Amino acid sequence: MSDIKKIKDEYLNKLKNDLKIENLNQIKTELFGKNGQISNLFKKIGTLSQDERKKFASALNIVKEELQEKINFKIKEIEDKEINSKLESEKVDVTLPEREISQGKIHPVSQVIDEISSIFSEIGFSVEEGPDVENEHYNFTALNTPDNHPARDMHDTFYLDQNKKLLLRTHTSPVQVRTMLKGKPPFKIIAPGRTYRSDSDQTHSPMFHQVEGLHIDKDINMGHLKGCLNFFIKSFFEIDKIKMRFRPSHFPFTEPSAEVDIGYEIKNGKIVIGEGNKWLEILGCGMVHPNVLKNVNVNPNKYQGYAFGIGIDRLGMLKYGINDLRAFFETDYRWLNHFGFDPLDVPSNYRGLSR
Ligand code: 2NM
Repeated sequence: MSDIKKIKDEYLNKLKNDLKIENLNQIKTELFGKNGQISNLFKKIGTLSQDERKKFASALNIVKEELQEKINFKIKEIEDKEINSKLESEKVDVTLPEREISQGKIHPVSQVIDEISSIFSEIGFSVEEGPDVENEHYNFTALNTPDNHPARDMHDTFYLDQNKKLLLRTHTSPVQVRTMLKGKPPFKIIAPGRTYRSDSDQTHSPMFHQVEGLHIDKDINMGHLKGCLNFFIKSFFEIDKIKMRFRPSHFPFTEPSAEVDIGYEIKNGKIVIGEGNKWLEILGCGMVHPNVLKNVNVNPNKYQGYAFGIGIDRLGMLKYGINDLRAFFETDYRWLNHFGFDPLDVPSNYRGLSR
């Protein structure tokens, strides 16, 4: 009898302390486990006399239940406390202002490259790319521009080493060279990308963008060149008619060579492309020089074709009414937000590629 009371007093006392779940589980084991104090007292029942047995068992049961209840109450208390503190600390304050969302814009140069690629792909050109860091062979020598050629100085090249072997490409023609070297004719490609010349003023940036085109096959002539460029300019400026003229020029990699001007006029202070009596130079072109074809293992007696080079930045400025070239590359977020293109806005006359 006194055993039961001793256990009861001892544990009710313990349970008054500030306990953790682990302590309570420990107490449970001490009392009701296989070798627990209460469990052991239950085992004793069989050894008692008939008389004592009933009284002992009923007293033991009462204490057992009291202690169990107390322990379970304590466990519940701790669990409730945990849940409540979680609810308190993790609650969402729906009255807080929302986070600012800022959406990116497509840079006008990227937009124009996509438009140009889309237009040329309509007439069978595929897009090729190459490295910005080139060697002098792909940038000059293979393009019929030998060591002492004045065009090497004309290009104001950024050389990357003392021996003038490595450089930043001054045009994207080396991409055409690489493409012809690794494949077999016919070739019908454009190469858009970054190009570099040591030149910086109101209308020149040391880094600028070019797209060069190349079409080599068995019977390609200057008529094809004119048709191709005429289609491109009309598509790009979204006009039905274009005034266009070819002026004789010189490039080491083409013969004959020409520069192309398009007609324009100023109406109400705005430039209108396609008509008028003023001329605007927009690109250079010509029939690929036989020496270039030989340098890339193409037989010039079997194959010939045209090539052209267009400055992308100025074309974009013309089409989208941007008048300072340098703003293109200043990465001014406000400028980009104004002149950039919404990536999700697809106008009905959209000619860019899908992203
Ligand atoms: C131009 C003007 C004329 C040109 C030539 C070549 C190549 F690789 F086929 F020889 N690519 N691009 C070329 C021709 C570029 O830019 C004003």
